[in-house]
Amino acid sequence: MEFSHKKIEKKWQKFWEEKKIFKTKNDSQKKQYILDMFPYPSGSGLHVGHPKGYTASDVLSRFRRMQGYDVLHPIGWDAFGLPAEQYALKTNNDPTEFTNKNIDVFKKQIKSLGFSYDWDKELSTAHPNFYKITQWIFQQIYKKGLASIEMVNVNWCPNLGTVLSNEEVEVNSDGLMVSRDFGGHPVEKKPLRQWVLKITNYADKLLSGIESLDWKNSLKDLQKNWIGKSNGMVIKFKVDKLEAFIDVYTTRPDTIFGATYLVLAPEHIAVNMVTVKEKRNEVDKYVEISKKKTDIDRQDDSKEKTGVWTGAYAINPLNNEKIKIFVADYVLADYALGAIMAVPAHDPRDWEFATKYGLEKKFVLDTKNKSKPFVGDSRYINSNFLNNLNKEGAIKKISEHLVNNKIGYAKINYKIRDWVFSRQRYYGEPFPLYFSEDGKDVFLLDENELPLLLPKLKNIKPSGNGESPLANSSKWVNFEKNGKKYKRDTNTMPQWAGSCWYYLAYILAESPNNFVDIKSKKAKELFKKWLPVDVYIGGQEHAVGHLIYSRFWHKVLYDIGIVPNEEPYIKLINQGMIQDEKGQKMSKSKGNVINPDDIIQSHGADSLRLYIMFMVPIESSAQWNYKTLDSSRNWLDRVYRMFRTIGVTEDNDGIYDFAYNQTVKNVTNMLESCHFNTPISQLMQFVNEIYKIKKPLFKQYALNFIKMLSIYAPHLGEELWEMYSNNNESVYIQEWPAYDEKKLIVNTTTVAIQINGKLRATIETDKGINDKLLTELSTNLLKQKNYLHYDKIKKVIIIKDKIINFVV
Ligand code: ANZ
Repeated sequence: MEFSHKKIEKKWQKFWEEKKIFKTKNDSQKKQYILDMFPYPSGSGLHVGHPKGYTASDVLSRFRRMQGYDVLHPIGWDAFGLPAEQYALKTNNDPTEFTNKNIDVFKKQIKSLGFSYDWDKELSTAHPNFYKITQWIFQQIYKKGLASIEMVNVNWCPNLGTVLSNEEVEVNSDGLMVSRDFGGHPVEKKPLRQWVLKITNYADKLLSGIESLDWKNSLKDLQKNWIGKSNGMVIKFKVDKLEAFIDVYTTRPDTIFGATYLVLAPEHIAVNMVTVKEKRNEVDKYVEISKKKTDIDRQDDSKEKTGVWTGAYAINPLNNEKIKIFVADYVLADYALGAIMAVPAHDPRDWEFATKYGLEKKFVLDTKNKSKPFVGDSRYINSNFLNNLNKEGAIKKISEHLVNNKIGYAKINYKIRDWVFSRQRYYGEPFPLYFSEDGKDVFLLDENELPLLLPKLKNIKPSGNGESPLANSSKWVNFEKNGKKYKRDTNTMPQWAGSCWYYLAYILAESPNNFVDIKSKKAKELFKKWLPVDVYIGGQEHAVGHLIYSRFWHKVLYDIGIVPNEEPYIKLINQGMIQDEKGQKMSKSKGNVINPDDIIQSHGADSLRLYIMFMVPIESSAQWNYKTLDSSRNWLDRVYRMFRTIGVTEDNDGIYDFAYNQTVKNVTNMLESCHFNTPISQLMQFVNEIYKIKKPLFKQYALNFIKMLSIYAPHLGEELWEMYSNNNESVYIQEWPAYDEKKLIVNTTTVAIQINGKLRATIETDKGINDKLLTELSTNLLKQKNYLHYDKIKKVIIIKDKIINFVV
């Protein structure tokens, strides 16, 4: 006996939509904001990996609603982006139209999975009402002094005509930088005038905030390492024969007597100045080559270190020794000062370099084994006034010495870089400002001039010289105001911008893409109710980019009084991947993508949802397996058959009491702690029990079982609810089942309480209860019932676990 998924899925999806069953409510003190990382609506639609996170968040949302929480569970579109722009360029189309088409496909697919989103909250980051607020937030960031225009070394991709973020660049098999995902075009470093957001000003807040979050430690560590706080010193080294100094950053000033050479990053501005004539060619060549490498590649310890001597020397300020100044790309330009003192005896990278170029390795911490760098703590040697100290003492003493002699000063350094925020692209948010004709002065647009609309352009080709496609429209760029000439910024914001605050936009949305004014009193009340996001589910690939950027914006919005709390996302779950049957990542190019539409056709959405949730714990990855998918469908049929053949009854003879209460208890507790696979096993065990006993199920238990089933298999859930509940309401406005702890005492027995052989009461007790306790409980009960208040007990006779008889 099977149910027809094709019939019931359409039927209930229509019912939910028409009745707005999942509309966000404002009825309760309790709330849950359950958020999915919203998708980029690419041209290829969903694959079966996408619904994994969405199904977990859906299960949780349905569970919370039934528990009486007001639930906010929205979805929208991260709509701006390079793929649509690239596609539009190739096909001479409008990226907006293309994106909207993709959104329609995604939406249809998502709806066919029966997710309980509140569609009134739908939004798109590319909608003018949305990016009006993105622009407004940018203005607030600017007003706080956190946005400025700077010359920065960026990843420039000539073929795409745009700057790419580090995440959008990779190294190909020849060791060259190329664009990731967008055709593998060559990428090089190039200085450009860019908007830069000063996320480094928030480094400490971003770091300390991590502690309060319910994220797994590995993810917290990723963020901590990204921020990368270190306490060190800046030390000044004089350049020999020149009236110039090079500042280096070090976390080990205590090793200064072991510094045997100095390194400048190829991009360091002193490279030109110090390089001697005879070395210029060689150095220039080296600098040119290193431009084509990514920072990740340059830091890769498995790659051989390279460098060139500049022909110049620096003077070690502690012992006045002359040491060579090298240019080497293992020193990064934009980390700390882009210059180091190298201590090969105690730093593995310097050791490797010194070995290759035959440079001295001078041990300043004593160690027996001098055939490799020593990074531990021990006694100082060869270090003048530091000799015989330990590491802690030496760092303290040298630091004081450097400061007192004005050779150095303490500095906290962060790995995190300020955020280059301009893109030379068309399809993004225009900057809400304009420049004076000479480009020197910046003016913000008035608030009532927002949004600054992205103009429709026929030609969205990059200009080729680093300017964005918007530069092609001089009509848009240049304008006059009060007789003066101005021009707009031709860059647009990066795709990260919209996702920095979209979780706030859902709260503000009254209907799709219509938002309450973010500065209003009403917005404050809404934020107070809904923030922070209680559970955020999405891919691990956003561990640093999106999650750091949006935490940064949130903290700025907190500081200007827009949001009431400091952190946006309290609990975070990274769903694992679903690989193909061979364990490979699914991708369009490999042709191994499993399309959820096909599975919905063949097995039904409920089977797919159940299977995805059941296969492994949410955070683990797993291989797709059609057999297990079949089993999921079979189990749903088994449940349906159970209702149709074994049936339900109005009377409770207690036979299912234990199994039922245990199921409710376990399922509830497991969902409370965001375990999504184990509750399914519990439901399966319960069904096994019913098939074993083969007696109709007490109706109240049956209905509550349907409620639990329905969060995983919502269509079948509603169908069964309709068949057995005799009400016309959705199962989702019912209350989540409670359980009776008393029914969970496993070894209980009913003892007859007699007075002079006559039955007066019964009592449920643990089996094997001791005589004293049984006598006490029984006399209490008899006294309560007024049987024993005046009589004297002469004798108590007990037949273990069965009878207690008072002879009076
Ligand atoms: C001397 C020294 C001796 C160092 C020693 C380490 C060990 P963290 O902790 O990551 O901040 N460094 C500084 N600037 C650099 C750059 N732009 N590119 C590559 N390396 C750089 O690391 C700080 C250490 O990394 C600094 O301390 C410096 O090497 C190196 F036994 O200075 B050290």
